[in-house]
Amino acid sequence: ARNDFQWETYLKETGSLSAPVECFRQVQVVCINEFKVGMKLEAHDPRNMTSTCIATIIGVTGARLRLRLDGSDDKNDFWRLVDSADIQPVGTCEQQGDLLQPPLGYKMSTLSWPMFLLRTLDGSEMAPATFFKEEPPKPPLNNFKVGMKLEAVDKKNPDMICPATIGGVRGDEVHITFDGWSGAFDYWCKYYCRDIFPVGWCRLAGDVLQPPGANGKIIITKNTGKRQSSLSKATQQSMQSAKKTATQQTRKSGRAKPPVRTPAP
Ligand code: MLZ
Repeated sequence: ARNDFQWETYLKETGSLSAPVECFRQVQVVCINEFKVGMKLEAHDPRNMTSTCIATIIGVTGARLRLRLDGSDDKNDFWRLVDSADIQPVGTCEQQGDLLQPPLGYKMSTLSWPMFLLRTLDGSEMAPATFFKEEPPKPPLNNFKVGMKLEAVDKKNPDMICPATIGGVRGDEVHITFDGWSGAFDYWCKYYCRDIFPVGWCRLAGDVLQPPGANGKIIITKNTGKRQSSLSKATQQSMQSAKKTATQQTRKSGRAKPPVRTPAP
């Protein structure tokens, strides 16, 4: 796919400022990612944060790892930074006198877990302790301001990092709004959330930054004259059905109801 997005021109075009790096709970110099696909480590189960599980590295992207818990399916992969406090070398859990747990959604009987654990670790390559980096401290205060630009993980598509704007600030939380997506992917998070990054992060980390969405612009294709929407199929469908409902309600009550917004996948 074409991706010629440039922050410099975009900031100029939109007349906006980027959030200062000190606002973020991120390192100033991006960590080197030494991890390799196939290596194993310990990770907190994202669906059950109190349990520590064995995870396998499925992918490496910038300063992040794509992880899958051993004994889980391939539908619940998650991404962690190399300096995330959620990951640690194999053996850490035992050293602390804890037991490794089966992941939420473990497919087999819990009785089989001890044997599964032995088998999954047997002969596997474990990520060396030196690959793990210490998590940076929380900045003392929430210094984000409305309108500041940043890069943020799309929580609905957690493999993607996208251009975003601070849409609101409330106590120790910030509203992350994605440029060109009309609110469908927006979320509130703590100002020290590890999923938000300063402008330029992806380029420095060697990760992929998605271009902003097209904000529902309708493009008229020159040669066919056909209208082409840059919105996703799902968004178009939900807009269609919202329109239909509104028309039906107009027929019934004689007055249109505002259309319901359904988020795109
Ligand atoms: N499935 C979606 C991905 C959009 C990602 C948006 N990120 C803010 C779509 O193409 O509609």
